[in-house]
Amino acid sequence: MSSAQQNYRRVTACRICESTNLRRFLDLGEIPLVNRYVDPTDREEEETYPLELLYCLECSLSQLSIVVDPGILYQNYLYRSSISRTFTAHCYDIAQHAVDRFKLKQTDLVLDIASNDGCALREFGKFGLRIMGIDPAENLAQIATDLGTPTIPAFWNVESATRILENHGEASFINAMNVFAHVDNLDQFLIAVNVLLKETGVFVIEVPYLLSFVNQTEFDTTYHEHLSYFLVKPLIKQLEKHNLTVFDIKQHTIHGGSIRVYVRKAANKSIPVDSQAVQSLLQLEKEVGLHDLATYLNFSKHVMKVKTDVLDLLQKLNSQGKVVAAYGASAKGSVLSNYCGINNNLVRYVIDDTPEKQGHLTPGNNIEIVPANYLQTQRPDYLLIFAWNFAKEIMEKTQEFRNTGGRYIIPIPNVRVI
Ligand code: DWN
Repeated sequence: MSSAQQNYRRVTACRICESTNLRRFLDLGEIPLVNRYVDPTDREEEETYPLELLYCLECSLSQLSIVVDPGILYQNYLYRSSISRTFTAHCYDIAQHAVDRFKLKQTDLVLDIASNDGCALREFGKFGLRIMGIDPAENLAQIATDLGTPTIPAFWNVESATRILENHGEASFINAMNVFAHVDNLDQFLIAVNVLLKETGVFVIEVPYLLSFVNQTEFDTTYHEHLSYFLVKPLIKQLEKHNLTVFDIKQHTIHGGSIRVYVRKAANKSIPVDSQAVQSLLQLEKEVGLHDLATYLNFSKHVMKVKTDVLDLLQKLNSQGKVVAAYGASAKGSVLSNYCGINNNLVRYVIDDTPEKQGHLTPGNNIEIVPANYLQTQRPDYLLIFAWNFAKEIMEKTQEFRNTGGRYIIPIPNVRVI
């Protein structure tokens, strides 16, 4: 594998406050792009990229040290949100809460930015709302449109926002789940939101929460798609630059711990600000040391322990003649396995229910991705759950494996067998 300097730029200033006072606190080495699954019939030299996290001493944003060309990251994207029933149910709850709280009507336009295969939009559609998606992955936009959720194959920016405004009018509700952390130019993103959002509209950002990332050693959710790792403090700073006001924040357990940030235009005083919800998280971040560099410098120690513990366990089990497979050919699984040096000598294969991933090899360590019937045809003794954020759902759907003596390995926040 070779390092691909030509496909990325190095970060020299903070994306939010432009400070150059950035300190590296995590270095996972040279890691391949985690959603670039390998076609075994068309193998080519895989590229690796430095995977490091920097902490901004000015505004407390954590961010990758490089920005990979998004055209390379998202041109043909195999990740599908709707594979998980847990996530689909989460999206239904989000849609119901939005309709109830903001009295959304059937004439209201709901836009989902980075709408993937239409998973969240279909849940909003169940309430009879006008729905529209936008996603740069042409393969996903086509799947979503074919499933009845109209999706524009494009990146979210002022040009695409203007096109939607001209063709469909202003949006009453703009949903941005698992995309705001993926964006390099946050100013352009928010200028586009202001173009399309009604004066009385609501904009919601859902991102993984850095508090959970640090507290639960979720280092494997560091990958080249995730440019920013948010706390409430830098998020508010970025939004205020564009006259956008946070009026509520909810914590969710999804994806290892996320925050759902409710935003309105500053001029729209019709929606009161829940100061307690906002201030309590800002206070919590400060109290647990997330606004201090020292907390981050201590993080790598916990990462190293996960690496040594998972390797020791896999090597012990294999030396005992046990067969270990994995479940969830996830981005986080690719980071964990490449960082720890896990290959098919230690993990025989990876099960994934995403049809488009089956038959491919995982990036970098090239472990075969197979359907769930391998649990019967090539039954393992242990299942390492790479998609630990969905461990409950995966264990529920593999009851037969469990009932016939199969055991699970959960790697995060600490390696354990259940
Ligand atoms: O931000 C992102 C997050 C939301 O999703 C993306 N940039 C990348 C992606 O990260 P991930 O791949 O680590 O996400 P997941 O949702 O943890 O991946 C789960 C994987 O496990 C998928 O490949 C689907 C698979 N899966 C499965 O095969 N059967 C998951 C469940 C629940 C299942 O039952």
